[in-house]
Amino acid sequence: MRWDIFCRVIDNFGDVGVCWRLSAELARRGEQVRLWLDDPQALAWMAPGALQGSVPNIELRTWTAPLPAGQADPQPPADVWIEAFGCEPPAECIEALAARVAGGAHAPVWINLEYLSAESYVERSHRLPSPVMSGPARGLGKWFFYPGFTARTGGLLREPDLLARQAAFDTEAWLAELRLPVRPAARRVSLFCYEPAALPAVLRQAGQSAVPSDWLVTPGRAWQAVQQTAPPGPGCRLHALPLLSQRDFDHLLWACDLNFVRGEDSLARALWAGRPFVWHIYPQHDGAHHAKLEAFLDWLQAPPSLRAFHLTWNGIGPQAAVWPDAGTLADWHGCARAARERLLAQADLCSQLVGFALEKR
Ligand code: TRH
Repeated sequence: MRWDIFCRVIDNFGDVGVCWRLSAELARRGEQVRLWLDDPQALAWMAPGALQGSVPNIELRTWTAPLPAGQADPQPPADVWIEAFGCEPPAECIEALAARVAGGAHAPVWINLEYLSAESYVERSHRLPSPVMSGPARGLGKWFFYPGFTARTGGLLREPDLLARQAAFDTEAWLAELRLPVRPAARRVSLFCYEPAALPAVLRQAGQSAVPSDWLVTPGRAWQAVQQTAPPGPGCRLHALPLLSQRDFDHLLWACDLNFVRGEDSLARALWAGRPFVWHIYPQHDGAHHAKLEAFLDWLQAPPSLRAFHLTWNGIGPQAAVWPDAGTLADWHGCARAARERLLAQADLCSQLVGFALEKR
């Protein structure tokens, strides 16, 4: 099938990250993808070759407003439209679609691919129709499609060779390639976060811990956040990472003993890594992320220490952060491995999307 995927970058890297991963997975299966992006810059480091158009079966389209004449109705027309995170496709594309349908053509299967959440509304709303009530596409229908963590949701993106790649991964060789002076006996920690309130306390405790730690800190907000804390004690060393490709970002998560991740896509990747992780959820002004975090921790069956750490890391509740000792980290590891097993038993997002599009076409 031919897929038009529409992606507007709100902020950060998650919008592009999810849409690229989905596009790449569809393309790998032989589907034809046109990916419409209003800001494709991050692809330069996230997906080498993408901006040069050298990824088979993926055509990048720059989504400008307004769209230049002649770009609104690309040929051949798509079988499936995906609006990522509820972004409306460009008005010109919607008008062109309405004109085509008025002329007797079939409308594409129009899917609103929603945000990832473990909340109960996801199972209720997944695969529900959403009629278009106004504008030129009035009378056409969209479908809600929710990624998620249970069999009654759309699942998570997962490449078929993920397990084989993980099994063949050589941590030492990868670290040597990165030329980071990490210490063999130190706990390796990756840090990808916004500005967690508990960061200074956590770094302080890590610095005083009997077990030294090497922190591999991602560029941008995470690196700026550590720069704003007092230098941690001698046991804790901070290393600045370059921006990695998505493939290498996975390697980072596989190479560490504890991963701090954020947003949406890196959370999914931390789950696939099967290593202990802490999630910095994307904060919403109305506090809606609190319920979202609790729902996720429930699904995760997080032990009390991991639940408490998450709440503190996300600035929820009065409790102080407690840097995990070896036993606690082992508990977190067991929890992460069990979650990964549950997820592996479920169908992945891309397979489910393809099946859904074929069913509704
Ligand atoms: O960047 P994010 O905070 O994105 C967020 C969330 O998706 C949030 O839900 C959304 O509302 C908001 O964007 C607009 O975190 P996320 O989702 O983990 O995306 C990061 C992407 O960047 C992911 O695909 C991994 C990738 N990445 C790399 O490929 N290399 C790197 O070096 C780093 C640091 C990230």
